Amino acid sequence: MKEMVIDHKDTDQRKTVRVASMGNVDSGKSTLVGIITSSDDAADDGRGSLRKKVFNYAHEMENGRTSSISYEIVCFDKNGKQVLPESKSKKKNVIWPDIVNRSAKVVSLNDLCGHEKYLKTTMYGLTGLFPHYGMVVVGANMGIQRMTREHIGIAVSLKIPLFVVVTKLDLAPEPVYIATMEKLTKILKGTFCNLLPFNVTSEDQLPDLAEKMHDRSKVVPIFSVSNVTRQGIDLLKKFYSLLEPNDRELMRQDGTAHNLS
Ligand SMILES: Nc1nc2c(ncn2[C@@H]2O[C@H](COP(=O)(O)OP(=O)(O)OP(=O)(O)O)[C@@H](O)[C@H]2O)c(=O)[nH]1
Ligand SMILES: [Mg+2]
Repeated sequence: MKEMVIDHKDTDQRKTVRVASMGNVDSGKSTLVGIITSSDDAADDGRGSLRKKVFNYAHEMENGRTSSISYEIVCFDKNGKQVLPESKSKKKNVIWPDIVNRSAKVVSLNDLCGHEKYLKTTMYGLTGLFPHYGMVVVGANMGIQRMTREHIGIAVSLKIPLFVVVTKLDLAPEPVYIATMEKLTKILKGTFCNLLPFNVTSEDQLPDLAEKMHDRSKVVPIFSVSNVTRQGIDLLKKFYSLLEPNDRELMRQDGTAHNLS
């Protein structure tokens, strides 16, 4: 039988990085996925405006709760600048080929579910979709909840390199934000996780952090943002533009659990 020849020329030039969101219900995962994949003038109204573009189903739209895995992309050119759609269409089958074809890097964001009821779906996202990185989302005003710990525990067991985004800076009084950061730091540094949390404050820290994430060092960058005022969002997007696929790619390609220590 004649061997089928597949021309990979086009896709080989483009890097794809997969990031999965995780964290407690209402922490702002879908909203963050919405803001990262939109243009730089997008902001949330605090009542769920940005998550609408991320939801798959009408019932999610109605109750505001993610119950399925949704897929969004953010693309960057070779200079790290976001590639935006030229068309005014909102349809993914129109927008995606357009931006992917003009990009050097595609970051694919899988928005997972926060509610315990949908933990199986979130587990599938963290295992079957082989994310290169996990984005743990924590509401600054709500702090670390049981499901936050649960998701961090699962991701650490699966050896998924993590970064954390603390949202809702606009809502959290200073002492509450400080208490959330202290608890987060304690959990990440604890004996189970044994990681090194790092509070990100400026752009010049990003290249080194992205490289450390790629090399599976223990460093966990922590970003603090508001999806309403956009505080910290540009810094986070810049970090996204620097992320590279890591060796979890090998697991996806041959379906085996490599010894990723
Ligand atoms: N004030 C304020 N509200 C925010 C911020 N981020 C998200 N929200 C609001 O918080 C609510 C919950 O956000 P979601 O993005 O649906 O949270 P989620 O983590 O995806 O929730 P689940 O899908 O149920 O797990 C929405 O009403 C958002 O508008 C923020 O930074 N500031
Ligand atoms: Mg959601």
